[in-house]
Amino acid sequence: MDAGDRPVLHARRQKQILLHSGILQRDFCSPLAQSWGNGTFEDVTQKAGLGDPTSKTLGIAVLDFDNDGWPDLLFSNDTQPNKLYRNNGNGTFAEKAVVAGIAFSEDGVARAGMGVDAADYDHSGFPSLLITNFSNQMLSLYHNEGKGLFVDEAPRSEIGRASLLTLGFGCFFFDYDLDGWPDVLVANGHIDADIQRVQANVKYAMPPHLFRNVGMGKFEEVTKSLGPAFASPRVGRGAAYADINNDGRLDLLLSTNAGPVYLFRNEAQGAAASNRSLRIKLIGTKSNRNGIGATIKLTAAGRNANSNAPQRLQLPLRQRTGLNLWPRPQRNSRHYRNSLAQRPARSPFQRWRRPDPRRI
Ligand SMILES: [Ca+2]
Ligand SMILES: [Ca+2]
Ligand SMILES: [Ca+2]
Repeated sequence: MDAGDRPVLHARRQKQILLHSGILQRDFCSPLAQSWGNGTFEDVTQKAGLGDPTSKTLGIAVLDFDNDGWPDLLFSNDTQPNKLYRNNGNGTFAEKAVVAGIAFSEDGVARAGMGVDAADYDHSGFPSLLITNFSNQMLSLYHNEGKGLFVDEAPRSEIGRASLLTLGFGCFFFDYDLDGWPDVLVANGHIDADIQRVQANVKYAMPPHLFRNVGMGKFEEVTKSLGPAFASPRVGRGAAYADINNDGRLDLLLSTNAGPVYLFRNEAQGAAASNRSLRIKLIGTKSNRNGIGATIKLTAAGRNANSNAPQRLQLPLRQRTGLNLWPRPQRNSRHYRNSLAQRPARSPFQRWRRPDPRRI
């Protein structure tokens, strides 16, 4: 289909995709709006095959789980089966969650899916999934086995054991120590202030989870090692990451229920202090403007990164030499010159008490 046909979700060559949470509509389906590039949108939810009214969607991830070049959608649903919509490449989607093994828990229960994110955490070449659930349900860590199949690795991992009693909301993969392995952050907090009266082991305020990826698909929780300010119990809800001071290290923001927002600056120490990162901003010219679906191959580290979520990519560099990028950027461009953000830092996550304008 050519550009004049204005296809829906031809993300490799089309305009914006706009998704909202199902909470915005009474029937709980998740509306999909097509941008026409002139400030107007068209509701194409039904035409795209996303008008399922049974979903109580609280989280959405965009991922290409089958590596066919077309971005697919994961909806994490509260007390309803999760939904995985495979992009048919013609503006429509086909629901595959039950076949893929991510609709339910291992014992066939629809859990309280909330936050969700996707990343290739074990360098298998396929994006896997992380979903937060209620207390006594543990996190979901759906490993992408390829061929459209996922297996929940949480019950056999530190991620599952450590999250059994916590109630997670916001979550994401991010490489906080720049070692090339995506780590996991989860904002925790219960919804019932009196929960401890009926469940002695479950608290209202909970520390966040930060699981360090140690390679080979394994994780270890390092929350306590990142300082008492970071590990303090809170009634967490939302979470986000960004490099707020442009030092190449990803910083954290946690929001709480009826409480303050916490901003933590990432100050690496030990081996992580010598790691660097390469930042790339993608700007489409003939393709979509944000580079959705583009793939950057960093041959020095021998790994791939998929840009279907952020326009700005940050890739870890454990070695400073022998770097080759594909596709090769234009060396005389302003964006190429500005893409290298490398500066050493000092210690672990620090609570951001007072912005220092000299560091920003
Ligand atoms: Ca796909
Ligand atoms: Ca890491
Ligand atoms: Ca930073």
